[in-house]
Amino acid sequence: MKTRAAVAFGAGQPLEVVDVDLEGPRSGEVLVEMMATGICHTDAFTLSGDDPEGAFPTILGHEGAGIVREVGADVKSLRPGDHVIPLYTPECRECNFCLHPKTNLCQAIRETQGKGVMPDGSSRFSLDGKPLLHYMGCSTFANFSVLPEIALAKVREDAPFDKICYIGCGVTTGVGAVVYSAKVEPGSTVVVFGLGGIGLNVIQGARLVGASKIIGIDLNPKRESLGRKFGMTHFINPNEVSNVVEAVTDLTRGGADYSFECIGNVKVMRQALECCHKGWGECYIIGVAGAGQEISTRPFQLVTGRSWHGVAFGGARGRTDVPTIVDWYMDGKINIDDLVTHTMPLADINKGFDLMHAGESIRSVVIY
Ligand code: NAD
Ligand code: DAO
Ligand code: ZN
Ligand code: ZN
Repeated sequence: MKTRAAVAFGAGQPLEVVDVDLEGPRSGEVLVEMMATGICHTDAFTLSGDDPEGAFPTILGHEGAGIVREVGADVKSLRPGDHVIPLYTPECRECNFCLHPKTNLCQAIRETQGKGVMPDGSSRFSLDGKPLLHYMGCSTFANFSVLPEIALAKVREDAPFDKICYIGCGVTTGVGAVVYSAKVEPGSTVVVFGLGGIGLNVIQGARLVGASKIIGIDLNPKRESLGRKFGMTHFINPNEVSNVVEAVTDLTRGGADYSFECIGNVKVMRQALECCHKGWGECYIIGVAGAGQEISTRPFQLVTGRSWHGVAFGGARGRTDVPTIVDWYMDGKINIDDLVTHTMPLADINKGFDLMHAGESIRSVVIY
């Protein structure tokens, strides 16, 4: 079949919206009609050419929501008509990672996914007879895409696609880091570095679990009002204090119970560790730093009971946890509507990237 897609032909070039060829689903695969997709920083990172795993030509996008249109042989858990959210972190429920209680990093299809192909090593997308690569196993910047069954979470049918697509990455990454990874207890003090599409979701996760103090830190003063709307109780602008770590320890009587770095800046990752409380404070790294960068601190920070952790996709096991997060949205426990700041048709997808680079959007969503 043909499908309309925004193709990334090369690093640093705008996406080109064209009709491409799409083969039907093979064994264990599913054809999904995408109804909406968010545009995330990770798409921009790969498009920029800075992503060491990035390869072209490819169809980017990993934050979608859609409807199953066809299933390949041996697909047991999905059927046409099901509403689904693609998972760049799949959940096979069989590999040694899925069976281990401490991780969500299913490895069943990791190798082929990283190379931009389906688990059998081939691509379903092509243009003029030449293959186009898949991206993060999702390629949600195509109106139709083929995905492995284990990379699709089945969700309720009354949830709006243009909002729940954000659960495919940003919402789950932020809220999940609090709920599934850190397991923040009610009454805890929480510090969030970077109040963008991820950090604001960490804030609402902290509110959801009943944190007593939620301190947001951002260089952009415009992020303060949005942060407060999502549950932030205190705001620090690093440009307005002499020392960020001291500012946090003053507000928390010696340090935070939990901190989250949502920027990808290795210097801030150090601040995030060192503002944690001696003896028990836990720092979670969510931001992805540039290739080759390293973190540092005095080891005594760790000896004295602060700890550094990292988390991908909020520690969520997608097929199990994503439907629950959709329920939280539908029950009004989390707010997505105020984070989807812009919508556009696929033809205008490059405008979504421009808004992101200008710091004007939290989330732009393409509606098919
Ligand atoms: P964003 O650009 O929307 O937000 C970053 C915020 O940090 C901005 O508001 C910016 O003003 C602020 N900021 C920048 N430098 C700062 C500094 N020195 N001190 C304080 N604030 C500063 O980005 P985002 O979409 O929220 O993504 C954040 C990070 O999370 C990125 O690195 C992204 O790649 C990563 N990410 C990780 C995962 C994961 O699973 N671990 C998933 C998605 C995204
Ligand atoms: O198992 O090695 C692996 C893959 C982990 C992928 C985690 C990606 C998380 C950070 C990238 C940002 C996602 C949009
Ligand atoms: Zn993302
Ligand atoms: Zn697995």
